[in-house]
Amino acid sequence: MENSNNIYENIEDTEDKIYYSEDKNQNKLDTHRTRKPPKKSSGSRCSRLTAVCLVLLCVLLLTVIIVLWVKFTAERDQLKKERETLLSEMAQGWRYFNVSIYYNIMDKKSWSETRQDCRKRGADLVIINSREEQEFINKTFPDSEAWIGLTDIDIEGSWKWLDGTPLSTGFWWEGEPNQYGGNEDCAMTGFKKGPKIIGVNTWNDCICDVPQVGICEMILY
Ligand code: 2F8
Ligand code: CA
Repeated sequence: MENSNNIYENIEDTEDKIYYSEDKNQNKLDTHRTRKPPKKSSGSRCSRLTAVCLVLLCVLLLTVIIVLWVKFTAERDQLKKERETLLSEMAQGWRYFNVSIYYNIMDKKSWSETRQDCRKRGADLVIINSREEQEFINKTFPDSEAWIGLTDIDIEGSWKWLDGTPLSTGFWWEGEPNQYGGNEDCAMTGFKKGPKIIGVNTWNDCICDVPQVGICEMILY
């Protein structure tokens, strides 16, 4: 019995020694660790990240401001140029309506030749898209009949504007177009050799070779 007690005491002694030895090793490890430089706190890492983000944001904002400024300057210069062109064209007899300017070619020529004169000026014979535009044309150029950019030269009776669009609303003088004499394929406005009081309907179809003045249109936008 006494022997068995001794055995137990020996076992406990041995365990105590093992635990003591582990504690010593742990202490050594801990001592070793405390010699390393102290770790940075998460707060300082966060503030450094915030600073980097702020710098990046500033660079981005500066880039956006520079790009916008360059764009703005280019657009402002373009507008200045357009304004100067417009003013000089107005002084030369061009008239402004909506988004176009209009010019009355005063030399009397055939429909094709008048068209060429318009194109030389960077324009074309006028295309009339609305009643307001027709009223503007009648009011602004009231003195004579004038070629407009409308023809049925390809298919008789199928009137088309120079941009290829078919005529939807026409402002024909009463009884026109009548293909008078069988060869009237070009349209004019300002036709007033009739019994009626002049209103908005002043178009007539006419022989394309007849010399007439013409109205050019330059679309600005
Ligand atoms: O000059 C051509 C022109 O002649 C007449 O008007 C003056 C015709 N009008 C009538 O016949 C009613 C136009 O249709 C014709 O284009
Ligand atoms: Ca006619």
